[in-house]
Amino acid sequence: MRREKEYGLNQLETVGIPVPALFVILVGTAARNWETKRAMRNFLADAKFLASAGAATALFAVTSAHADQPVAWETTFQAPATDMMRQIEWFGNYTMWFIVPITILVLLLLAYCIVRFRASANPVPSKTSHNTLIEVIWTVGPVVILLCLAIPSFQLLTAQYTPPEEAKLTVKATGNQWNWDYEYQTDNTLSFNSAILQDGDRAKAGKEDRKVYPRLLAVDNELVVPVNTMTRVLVTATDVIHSFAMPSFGIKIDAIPGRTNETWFKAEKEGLYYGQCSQLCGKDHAFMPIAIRVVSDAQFKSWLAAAKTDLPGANKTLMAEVDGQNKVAAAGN
Ligand SMILES: [Cu+2]
Repeated sequence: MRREKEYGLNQLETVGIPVPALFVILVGTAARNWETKRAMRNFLADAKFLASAGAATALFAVTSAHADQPVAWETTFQAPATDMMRQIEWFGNYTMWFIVPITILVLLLLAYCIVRFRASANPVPSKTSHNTLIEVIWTVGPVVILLCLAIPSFQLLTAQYTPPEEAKLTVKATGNQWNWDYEYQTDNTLSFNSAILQDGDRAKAGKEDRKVYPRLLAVDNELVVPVNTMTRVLVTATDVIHSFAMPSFGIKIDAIPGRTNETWFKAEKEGLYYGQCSQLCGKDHAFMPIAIRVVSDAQFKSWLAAAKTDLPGANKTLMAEVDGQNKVAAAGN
């Protein structure tokens, strides 16, 4: 009793110790949560683009038909192109079912305490310092919540490191300051460099359409892979640590000099996908994009055969074929 008096403990303070810290974390998390972001995005999008909504939708539909890349005001994930990314997206949304109610609960609890136990309304504070029931609840509750998050999280992590089948294609990606080298480990090894597309080179490369080949994401030579094919990616670096990341595929793995990391993907949709180096690697870190073109098996085979002798020619032929398909598809819509 003496100690309680000395330290002036009351209900609010007892409850209050963990609450401010939780409050800061949870409000921060809530600001980033899916629901809030979606609402914000919708609101901003409505306000800004109401007049051109129809045009924007049509544009988005055309763009998304053959490319996956960030879109204006996007705050959620890019559309998944692999089953792994779909699982990651599910887990992200699942987590929100815990974050949002907890945030609301803590916020309401805090507001209630501030109002109900303010000095003027509650001049004589309670001297309670322990309450077994409350302590059990606030210990067991978080444990249960953490278990609900940990189990699917570990399952997802295990799935990411367990390819479901043997890889049919192996590609090595080597990060350099500030571009990527790709090497196909096929019968006749094919290797080439992939660097950011300079604006001055657009016309020559036939990549003037900035919707398909956006600034800062488009590259000179894309990594070409066949659709629905288990692809193993070996990732390393020559100078500093880089990171090979492709959001639509749900992969991100560090490229470390002297070490080979491995990841895999199985792209389900043909298209042109964009990622970026995701490890601060020097002054041009922001200018070493990753572009992966997913094509049909037949297209891949003929590209690979041609690329061994004439990479620019093979790329041009493939682009003409793919762009032709997309034009037909867009006209059909
Ligand atoms: Cu880098």
